[in-house]
Amino acid sequence: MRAWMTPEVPVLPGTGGGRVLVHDSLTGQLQPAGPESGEARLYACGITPYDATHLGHAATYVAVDLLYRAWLDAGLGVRYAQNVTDVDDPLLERAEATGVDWADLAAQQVELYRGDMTALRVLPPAELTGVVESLDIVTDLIGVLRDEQAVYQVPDPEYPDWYFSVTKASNLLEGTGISMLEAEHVFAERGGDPDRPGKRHRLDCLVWRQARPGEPAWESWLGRGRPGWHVECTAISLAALGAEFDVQAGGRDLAFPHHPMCAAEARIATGRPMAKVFLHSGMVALDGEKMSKSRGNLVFVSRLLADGVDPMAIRLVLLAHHYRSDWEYTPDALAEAQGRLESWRRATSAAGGADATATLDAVRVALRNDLDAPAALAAIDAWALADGDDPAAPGLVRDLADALLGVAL
Ligand code: 5CA
Ligand code: ZN
Repeated sequence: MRAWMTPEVPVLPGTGGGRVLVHDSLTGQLQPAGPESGEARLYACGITPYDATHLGHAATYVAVDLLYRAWLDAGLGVRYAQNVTDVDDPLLERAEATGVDWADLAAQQVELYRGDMTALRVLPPAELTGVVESLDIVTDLIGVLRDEQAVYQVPDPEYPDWYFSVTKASNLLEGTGISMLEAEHVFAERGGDPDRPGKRHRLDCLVWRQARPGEPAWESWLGRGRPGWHVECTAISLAALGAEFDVQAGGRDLAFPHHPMCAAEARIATGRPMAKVFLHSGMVALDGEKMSKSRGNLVFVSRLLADGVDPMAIRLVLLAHHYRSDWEYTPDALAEAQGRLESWRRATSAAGGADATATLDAVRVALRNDLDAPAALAAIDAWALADGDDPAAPGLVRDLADALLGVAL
């Protein structure tokens, strides 16, 4: 499906020095992300299109956007793919509960998401790929897994659904730091079904669900049905990027079971790792609880925009927190971001300012060091407060804020 409009990215002087380092959640280490030269390959787990786009989603996609921009600035090309989970249980439940056609709900929410991402100047993926338009690649991948004896049908005469066999993977929990007991609990919380009779292992995940009455379903060699969640990202990412791409990104709620499950399927299908680095953003909360569709404690980007809030102020709210920290949204944070935006706009519309070459270096260093946006904001804050009459400085700061932080002044 269509992505959204690409914002212009100003070209900055030089490329700075050094690789882009990010915290890999699997190893817990800061690691170079992307190649030294050439093209970096990035996959971000996309939305399930209902209740989009809340500030938690936006924070995650802005974090990914910082990586994209840091790579461009370092002189790399970027191949970026993102999925849309446009058929899945929670989407169908919401459609049912609100009496809306599930496909209409998905289309309307994807459109809202496109508008929000455009307003926030998030660079779009080259491919935004829905599950519904990817059924062939998903069923082909399940076929490869079947050839490796890594999928099976539960012996349920009515609904012989297909499952991925986690015991085929070396160790699903490796690097996650969680016990099997915890894993089962989180798996159940995040769409898994540990108690389904006939499964060979409690963590085996659904890859193809046979049609239930009233549910959308498609003909395939697996029976008439629809894909499970994890296998969609495995199939879509491998088709768009190939095996062993550079970064798989998403919120920390995808650190288990979603990403390890995708990685396990990919390793069996290709014999290679899926992503080299896993980037996980922290969770945004409201009123003391993670912002989530199931809790309904959501602040929507589109609501703020409709209230007349400057999208660049929303972006600055998100950038004021390091992407790995968990934080809580408050209206005060928005007021603070609006103040910062005004201060930057004032300073960059002056005839001159303090020399900004060190500011460019500081912002580059901050972003290449695990996308440290708060440090980057501090560097620009300091420049905006300093006096000077360099006529080139305001333009340079305007360009660097836009190119590296996506903040158009
Ligand atoms: N479609 C799946 C991924 S394949 C999904 O998780 N969709 S989602 O709509 O629930 O979330 C979209 C993205 O936003 C995911 O990367 C998710 O990890 C992230 N996300 C969801 N809630 C929050 C939150 N409160 N704070 C930060 N990120 C969040
Ligand atoms: Zn995903």
